Amino acid sequence: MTVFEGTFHQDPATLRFALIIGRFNDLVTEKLLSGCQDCLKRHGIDVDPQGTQVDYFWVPGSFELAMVARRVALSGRYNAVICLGAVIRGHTPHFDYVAAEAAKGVAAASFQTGIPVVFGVLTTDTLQQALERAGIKSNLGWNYALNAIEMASLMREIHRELPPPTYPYLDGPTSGSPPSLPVSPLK
Ligand code: INI
Repeated sequence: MTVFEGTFHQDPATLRFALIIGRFNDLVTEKLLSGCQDCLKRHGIDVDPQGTQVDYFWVPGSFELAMVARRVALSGRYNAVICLGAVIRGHTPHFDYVAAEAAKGVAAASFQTGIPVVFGVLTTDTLQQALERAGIKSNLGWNYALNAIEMASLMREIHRELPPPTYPYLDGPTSGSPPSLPVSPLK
């Protein structure tokens, strides 16, 4: 049998990423973005917005990440999508709604499109905890970029090596021709 694993050294210069960033708590999300860009750059990826490898999409807050993630993933232009946000607990239940919907939405965007969508949303009790994870102690933006490279590379390998999905792989009609993939896999 075979072991499938993404690599960090073969594919990066040929991969394309969409980065979606929430403006809410931008003190934190800007730092996650810097960490993310640093990782991509050091893996040979051109992060210049004028370049061909990374596009940037700004949204109001974490709640909006998934909607844009789904849309850009469906474009077929990107090998992976990275969503960056920071949800910080306040004194109302708002945190729980935003955090839960962001997590569910990002998972759904990935699942529905077949494109890896990285959940780069910090959920913390305090701003201090968020900042510690966005550059003061470590920068999880770096890890999110690494996750995106690995998943993009792994999915490329899977598309290359495995036969296309056979029917039935989605919910749907139980007879007839196989449904087509929502997005043609990027090679
Ligand atoms: N958005 C965040 O990204 N982080 C938060 O902590 C947050 N809080 O706490 O309210 C937040 N709210 C905005 C939300 O994401 C939407 O932009 C807004 O509700 C409009 O849909």
